[in-house]
Formats: sequence, C-alpha cells, structure tokens
Amino acid sequence: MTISKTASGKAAFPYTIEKRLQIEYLLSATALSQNKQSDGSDVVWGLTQTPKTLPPRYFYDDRGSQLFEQICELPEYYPTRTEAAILQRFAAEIAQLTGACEIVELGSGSSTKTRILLDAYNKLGYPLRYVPIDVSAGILESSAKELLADYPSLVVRALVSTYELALERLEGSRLATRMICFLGSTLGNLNREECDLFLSQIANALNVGEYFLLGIDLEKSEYLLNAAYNDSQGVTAAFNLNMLEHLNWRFDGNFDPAQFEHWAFYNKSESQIEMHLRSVRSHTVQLRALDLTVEFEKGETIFTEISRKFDLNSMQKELQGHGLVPLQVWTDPNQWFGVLLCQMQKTKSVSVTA
Ligand code: AVJ
Repeated sequence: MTISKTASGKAAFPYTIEKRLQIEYLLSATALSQNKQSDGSDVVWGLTQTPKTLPPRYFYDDRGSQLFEQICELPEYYPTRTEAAILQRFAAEIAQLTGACEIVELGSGSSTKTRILLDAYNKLGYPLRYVPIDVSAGILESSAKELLADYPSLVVRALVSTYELALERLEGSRLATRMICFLGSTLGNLNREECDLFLSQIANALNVGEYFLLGIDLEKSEYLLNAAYNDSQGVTAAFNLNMLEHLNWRFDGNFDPAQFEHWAFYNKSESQIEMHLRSVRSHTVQLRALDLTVEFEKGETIFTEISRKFDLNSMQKELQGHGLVPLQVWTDPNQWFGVLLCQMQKTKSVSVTA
C-alpha cells in the first residue's frame, strides 16, 4: 500500500498494522544470558532460603497471564472492575489534565483498561502512542495487534521486558510527553524497600512535567480481602500452582503441582495479602537447568506473593517524597481502590540516605 506524506514530509496515516507495530524483546535468549535478573539466580536464592520464597513475576508465563485474566472476571475479585469503573468515569479528566502524551504501561497484560484511556485521548484528537511493557510475549503481541486493528491511528512500541530493564531502556528516548501507567495495584507486589526503589526508577524515567498514573488497592474488610484471594472456583489456586509449571518449563524442573496446595490470607498487621504454596507431603524436587535439588518437608511453604493494601494519604506522601506530585486522586464510592495522577515536579528532589 502507499503511505501518504504530509507537507512536513512525515508519513501520515493510515499505515498497515505492521508499520505501526514495533516489538523489542529484552528477554530473548541472548538478552537473557546478559541479564542477571532472568538467569534463575533469583529462583536459586529463593528456594534456598528459610522459609522458601519465589518472585511473583514467575506467575506470568502465557498460561499464568491467561489465568490472571480469568481472576479479573471473578465475582470475588473486585480490584479490576473497580479500577475500570474509576477510569471509565475520570479518563476524560485525566486526558484533559495531561494533554497529548505517550502512554507507557508497565505490566500491560491484555491492555483492557488501556482502551478506556486511549478512547479518552482519541476523543480529544490527541495522537495515540502506546508503549506496553510485559514479561509475557504472547499476551503482549496478541493484545497489541487487537489494539492496532481497533485504533487506526495508534502506534505501538511494545517491550517484552521486566519493569526494571524497561525503565532503564526508556529513560532517554521519548517521542512526546510521557505518562507512565502502573495500574491494577501491581505495586502491591513490592515490599516497602522495593517500592521505594521502584518509585525512584519511575522518577528517573520521567522528565520534569511528565506524568505517572498509579492504581492501588486500598485497605478494607478482612472478609472481602480473603474472599478475593480464595475464590470459590479455584482460579486463584490454579494461578498460584501454575508458577511451578512455569519453573518446570523454564528451568527443566520436575515440580508436581499435585504435591502442593494454595494458601492465601490477609495479614492485617502488615496490611497485605500473603500467598503461599504448601507442600502436602515431604518430597524432593529438581531444577536441572539450575543444578538445584530442593527438599520439602510435609507442610513446608513457598512464599509466592504479597499483595499490599494501601492508605491513600500515606501513598501521596510517599510519591511526593520522590518528586511525584499528586495532581488528582480518584476513588470509587466504597473507597476500595484508588487512582492517582502525579506530575514530576519542577526540580527533581535529591534523595539523601543517611
Ligand atoms: C496483579 C499483583 C495486582 O495482587 O491482586 C491476583 C495478583 N494474585 N490474585 C493482586 C493476584 C492473586 C494481583 N496483582
């Protein structure tokens, strides 16, 4: 097909989908060998700790991402639909506040909520530029293609990457004012220290005046929280157990998921859901690619995830401390979930560590 040119010589729309899509694989085989984060050293470390632990990002192989999509539809799992309703209601306001911008999304998954934002920017006639970042290549590719088919003027530059790598890679290059979106309360997976480091990385990847859109799950009744992570259909259990299959595949292992059970509860004093896998009997597991043999006692656990529940006021202070100034905070009538739009302040604050 021919591409029409504008007076400035720049190509104008429509482009074919291929021309509007660029995918970079920062987790390809070659990238992996240079990348300490993905060589399995974190798995070896976690499985040799007491108690044993595994990083939550190993939930998300292609099947894990599909199971997570299913979790989002569960009657007990309120966060996704609550956040979507907040975005639905306030996306126009978000677009008005930021003006035209390049939307960078960390942990984009199937990009369902992104459509709400894209629609709002589209309505104001802003150019649509989307940079989804996810560790799951399959879901990233298929959702990017669906978006391109539905938004004829959209340009997508997808990164198959962890957040850390992507934020490093992003730092300099930008096509427009940047808005980094971190939705779905994925921030809840990070402990206080990791959260602090992560927010510094966000601040670093932003120029003065650019934006950070954050969705966080809020503290609420223990009953609702426990139900959301112990659904009656057992999808969350399958999601938790799938991490073992993922490790088998990635590191040539022989985990038998039938030897483990899902265990999740709300730790009120820490304001966090904790998810574990509990070994139902004593047995041994091998991960050949990591040269690792792991012994499990009956009842022994692997800590697979924390999901922190936040307080809106403390979060605003924390963001502010990183130079990310909250411009506007939105929530739902029950105050179950919060969405914050922050702007990188005029002079980057220099963090002083004692
Ligand atoms: C994607 C991290 C936000 O913590 O609620 C859902 C993951 N784990 N059910 C969450 C999850 C179990 C989810 N996050």
